Amino acid sequence: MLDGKRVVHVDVDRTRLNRFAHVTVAVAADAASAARDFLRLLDEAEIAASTFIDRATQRIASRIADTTDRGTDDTVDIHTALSLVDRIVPGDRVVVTDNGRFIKHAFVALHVEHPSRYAHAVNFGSIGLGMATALGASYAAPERPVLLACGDGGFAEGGLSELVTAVMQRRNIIVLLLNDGAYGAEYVHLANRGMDPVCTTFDWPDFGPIASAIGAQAATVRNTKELEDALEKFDFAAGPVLLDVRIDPRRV
Ligand SMILES: Cc1ncc(C[n+]2csc(CCOP(=O)(O)OP(=O)(O)O)c2C)c(N)n1
Repeated sequence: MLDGKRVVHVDVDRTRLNRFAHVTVAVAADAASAARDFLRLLDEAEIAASTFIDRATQRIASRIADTTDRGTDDTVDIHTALSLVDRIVPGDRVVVTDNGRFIKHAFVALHVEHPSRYAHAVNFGSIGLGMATALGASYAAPERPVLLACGDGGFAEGGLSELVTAVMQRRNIIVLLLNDGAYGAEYVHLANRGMDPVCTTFDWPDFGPIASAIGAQAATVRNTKELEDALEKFDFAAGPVLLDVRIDPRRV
């Protein structure tokens, strides 16, 4: 990552400077005051801001603008699923995301009324922490529903056991399970290299009926109509909900 780059490493701990990579400039300082000084010096030198942020914003905007529905009779389009859920789940919610390729879509599609109502469960890069984080968020803000966006891989790693807790503790947690039957993040790497992605796919047990059996409200949806019907039927103020949305891994 750093090859051929000029790197400025700012760190409060000077023993870490130059430890992991040889950097161009090492600055022993805290990030906030170093950033303020950088800005002041750039301003003094009359160096205008680059267009880096504009380009990034444009890229994201063009992704949001692409609203082509790639759903089929038995799979739901991921954007359609996210935007319907965004619209119908009560707006005073807290949003939590697990990790997986779906987050690129979830991050731009799911809204909160204030940044403090978003709980990031991806700091560690691990999948499978979303449901536990959603439980924590639900205790931190018991008056609000918590909307968790989760992949099937992440949900299988701990989500189901924590759903039991959510049922027993009557937490208002809405699990949006974006179920492409695969470790989608890996699926796409193999598929893009022309390799057979079958080893990244799973024939999971049916999560919807399992969630119903343990006492959650649950539905499995395979097309937009089923999704709309399910969203209408749920009582978001009456304990946990599991919405198992079937997605074609090739259409994400
Ligand atoms: C504990 C853990 N195991 C494996 C990984 C590697 N990994 C990152 S994303 C991912 C796939 C997650 O699949 P899923 O939850 O279904 O979401 P999708 O990528 O399909 O959207 C995996 C296995 C990880 N980050 N953490």
